[in-house]
Amino acid sequence: MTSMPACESLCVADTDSSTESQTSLASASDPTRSFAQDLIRAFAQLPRCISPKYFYDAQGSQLFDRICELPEYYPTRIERGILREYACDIAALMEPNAELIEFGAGSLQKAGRLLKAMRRPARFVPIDISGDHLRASVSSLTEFLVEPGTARESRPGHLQIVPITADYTRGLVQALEGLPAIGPRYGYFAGSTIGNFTPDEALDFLRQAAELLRGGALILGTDLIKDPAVLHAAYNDAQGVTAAFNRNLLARANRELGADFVLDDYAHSAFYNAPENRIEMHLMALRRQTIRICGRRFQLREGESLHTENSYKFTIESARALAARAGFTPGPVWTDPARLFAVHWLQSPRKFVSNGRGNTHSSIHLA
Ligand code: AVJ
Repeated sequence: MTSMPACESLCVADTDSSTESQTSLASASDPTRSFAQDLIRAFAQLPRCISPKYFYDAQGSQLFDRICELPEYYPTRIERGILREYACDIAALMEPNAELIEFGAGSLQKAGRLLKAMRRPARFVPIDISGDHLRASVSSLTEFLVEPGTARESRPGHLQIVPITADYTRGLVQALEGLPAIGPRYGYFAGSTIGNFTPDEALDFLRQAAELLRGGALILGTDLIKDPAVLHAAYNDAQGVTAAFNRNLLARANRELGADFVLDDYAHSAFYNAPENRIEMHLMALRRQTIRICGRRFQLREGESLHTENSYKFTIESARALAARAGFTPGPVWTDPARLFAVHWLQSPRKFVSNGRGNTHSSIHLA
């Protein structure tokens, strides 16, 4: 990890910033401080880029939930469909009395399907960076699990639910500190959030997951390479919710760091970079800008941008190869007939093999 100076010292050095923003940052929470550091770093370098994890404050998480319901945004709908169809098959591969750990928990609807299908799940541990959103999602999950039709053993009371507010990109072991395993561990990394990582970061994350889940497995959702027109539409919806989600990064900086971004001065730009197999999102200045963040001043010329997200797309084979490099033994894959999205079963062998190629023949199931 990095050793940037704490933001309060950055702010104290400034002569011109309001006392208000200095005080609020000096006593700021860790997420606010790391947001300030990373945003300042983003504007102090070229190309300007920042981690998409900062989209997810309470408002950003709500905007993301709206994205998931958009007609153009197929990944959530398709992954939900795959789970509706195959949750029982997936759960049948899991041992009883196991625990399910979800990374980047989101709305918990898909995990709810798995929990209902699991045999006597012992514990559910959703980890998310947005605490308020996580608490709200846990209460909807609880309602879902008490509905008639849920086996008694999957109901709250039998099932322990332990939400953790943490930034799991800072390390999985750290995020789960103080929570020793109580049985076999399975992970769920849904939504193709893995696509937010660079290939190196994804490998590093998967290695940590393989280590954490030894003797268990990771259930991994990956968005698949497809017609760029379909991808383009998914990130450029007609209602402009994705644009609002993208701009929320600046809105959050205004709210949390006392920055002075004029949101209408930035265009939402999202496009498929085919050679890199990824959607890129940027915020492009429509005119010259002088911005103040945390008391520091930055300039953007017309047309300059901040790169806010990568969303890598995979083939079924490229995802399996990546997982195998991280030490997993790829197992069954569940997908939809149009092959828009895939859910992978990645077994983590009890003895960890760091470059294990494992068994790479796939059995693919179509929803
Ligand atoms: C949550 C990272 C999977 O990349 O599709 C949706 C986030 N960004 N629309 C994605 C997102 C713009 C989403 N992930």
